[in-house]
Amino acid sequence: MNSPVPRVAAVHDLSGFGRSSLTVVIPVLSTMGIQVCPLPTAVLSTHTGGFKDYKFIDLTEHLTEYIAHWQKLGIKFDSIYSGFLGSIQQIDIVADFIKKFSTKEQLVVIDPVLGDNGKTYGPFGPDMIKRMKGFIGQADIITPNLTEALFLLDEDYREDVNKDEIKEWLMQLANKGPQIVIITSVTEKDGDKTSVIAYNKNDGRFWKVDCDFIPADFPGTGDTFTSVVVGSILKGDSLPLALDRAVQFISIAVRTTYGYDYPEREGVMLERVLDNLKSPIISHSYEIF
Ligand code: PXL
Repeated sequence: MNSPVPRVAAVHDLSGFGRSSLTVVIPVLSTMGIQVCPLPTAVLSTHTGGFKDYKFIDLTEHLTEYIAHWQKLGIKFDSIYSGFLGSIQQIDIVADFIKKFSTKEQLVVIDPVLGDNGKTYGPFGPDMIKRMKGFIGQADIITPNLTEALFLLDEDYREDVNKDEIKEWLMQLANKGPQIVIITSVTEKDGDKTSVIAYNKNDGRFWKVDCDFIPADFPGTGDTFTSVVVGSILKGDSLPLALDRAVQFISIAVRTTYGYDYPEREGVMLERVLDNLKSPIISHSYEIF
C-alpha cells in the first residue's frame, strides 16, 4: 500500500535568514500534507539576494555518504525535487541520486535555480548554466523563471516577449527531456500582468495563469511557487489546477507582505498565509494559451 503521506526528497540549500529554499519548501509541503526529507546542498547564513558577506558552507563533499545512508535504509521517494545546488560538481551527484532512487511512479522536478531579472545568483556563472542544460533532461517537470529559461536556451535576456516566442522556448526546453515545462515571471508585450506559462509535451497543450503585477521583488517566491506545484500534483491535481493554486498562493503571500512596510530581502510572510494552502481552490483562472 502506498503511504497516506507522500514523501519528497528536497535537494536545496538551507539559508538561515531570508525565507528561501528549505525554509520555504519544508513549511509549504508539510502544510500540504507531504513529508519532506531534505538533502541539503549548502548551508548559508542568509540567501544571496540582497545580503552581503554571507557565510556559505558547501556540502558537496558530504552528499555521497549522506545519500549512501539513505540507500542502505532503502528509503523510497514519491518525488525528488531539486533546487539551489551548492557547486557544479553537485550536478553529477544529484543526477546519480535521481538514477539510483528512481521508481516507476516517481515525479522528478528540477527547478534550475540560476538567477533572476537577467542576472545569475551570487555563486553561479557560465559553467553552472552549461551543466544545468544537461541536468534538466532528467526531470519530468522543470520550473525556470524567464531569466533561467533564456540562460538554458542561450538567448539574450529581455522582458517583453511575444506569444509565439514563448511557445517556441517552451517546446525547445521540452525537447531537452522534461515532459512539462513551466516558465514563471513572463511579461508579455503590451501586457500589465506577469504570467506563468506551461507546456505539456504529452498532450501538446499550453496553459497560462496571470498574476497581478505588484512592484516588489521578494526572494524565495520561486521556491514557494514550485513547492506548491509539487504538492498539488502529488495530491492528484491536474497541471492547470496546480498552476492556479501556486499562483493564487503567491499572490496572497505577496499582497499580505506588501501591505506592511517590510524589507523585501526577508521574503514573503509565509507564516501569516500558510493556512490558505489547506483551503479548497475556489475559482479557476487558468487559460488555454
Ligand atoms: O530562491 C532561490 C535561492 C535559493 N537559495 C539561495 C539563494 C536563492 C536566490 O537568491 O540565494 C541560497
